[in-house]
Amino acid sequence: MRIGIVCYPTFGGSGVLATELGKALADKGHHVHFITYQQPVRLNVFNTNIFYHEVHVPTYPLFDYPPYEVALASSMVDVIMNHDLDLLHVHYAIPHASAAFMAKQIVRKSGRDIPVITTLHGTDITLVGRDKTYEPVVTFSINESDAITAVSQNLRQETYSSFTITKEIDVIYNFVDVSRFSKKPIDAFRKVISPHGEKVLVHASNFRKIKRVEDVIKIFAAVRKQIPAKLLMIGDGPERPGCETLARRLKVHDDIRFLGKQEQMEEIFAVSDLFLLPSEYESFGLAALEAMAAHMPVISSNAGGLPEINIDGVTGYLADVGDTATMSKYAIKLLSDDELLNTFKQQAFDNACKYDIHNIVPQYEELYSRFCTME
Ligand code: GMT
Repeated sequence: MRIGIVCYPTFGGSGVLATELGKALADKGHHVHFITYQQPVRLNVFNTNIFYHEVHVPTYPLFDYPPYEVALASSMVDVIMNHDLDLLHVHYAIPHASAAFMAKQIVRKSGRDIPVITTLHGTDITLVGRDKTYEPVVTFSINESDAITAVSQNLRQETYSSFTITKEIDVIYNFVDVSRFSKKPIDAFRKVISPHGEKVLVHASNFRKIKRVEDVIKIFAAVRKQIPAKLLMIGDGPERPGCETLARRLKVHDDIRFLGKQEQMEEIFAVSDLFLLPSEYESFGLAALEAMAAHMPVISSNAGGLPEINIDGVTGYLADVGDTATMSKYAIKLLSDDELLNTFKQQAFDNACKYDIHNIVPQYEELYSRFCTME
């Protein structure tokens, strides 16, 4: 098949998932055309089945707000017509679903029907999409999609509760390439991170408010009081300065490394013991799944779709949003008992295997085959 993928090219989970999906489809022989404003960060391979089309947004003094959606829709039209696409798969509703609707109408004039599949990822529904400014367009363009998928049962439910959706939403869970994340630790690297065999905790996110990164610092400070430990903070974003200030105030700054945005997460995960994700909301929590694939148990909040992937008492522990005392208690429990920690590491890995790329990508292919014949 010839598939167009539209996504945010950044480190965010939706872009990561869309890129990994495109790479997996290309490996299976499909032609995949990425249409984005920048090369997606995880698109770091050369594959003759992958094509990248950059969306250019011309500026003009009149434009206080350059019309990205118009440029995107025009690029979609160009790629659909000139590369004979069979379908468009857009990730994150805003503005990708409405741009896809516009492109669909335009190519219809040339007698071509292009199926549009919209995958909802989280904040496009739970935060931004609900805003009155966007809601009518989001509702309309989701309903106009030929198929809609959500990355968890929770997100599916949230979508039905927040918008008037007249179509069936299929749940296709996010996936992870287990073979990539279940790497052996590089001993020299582990020695640098934890020179005296300290336990290594890790958090990865975009450091936005919704991630509650200060809770990560509070949990670590409580753990650090009882157990020699180090914390790795991966990613960057608006909450990072506050986090660093808190770490200094709690006198744990010397045991924390802020690593910034990282592409080789698997190398860092391989030397780590426990993943922390105390978010206010997660539709899924892709980083937590990648951590589990790297044999890391997860201490998370019980918000959104997190209980669907982090099984309480099996792959890690869940606690109410903001309950850092309980999260710390669980972290200490796991990190102070190596036998228990190893059991949870294995259970986390076993759970991640259920979401392996080889199990989930065929579900997308099956969905595509409802609209076009597979070649
Ligand atoms: O977590 C973010 O803020 C980034 C966001 C995105 O759209 O890239 O992530 C969302 O999509 C991911 C992939 O499906 C999910 O794993 C994240 O849970 C979801 N984030 C939220 O729901 C807050």
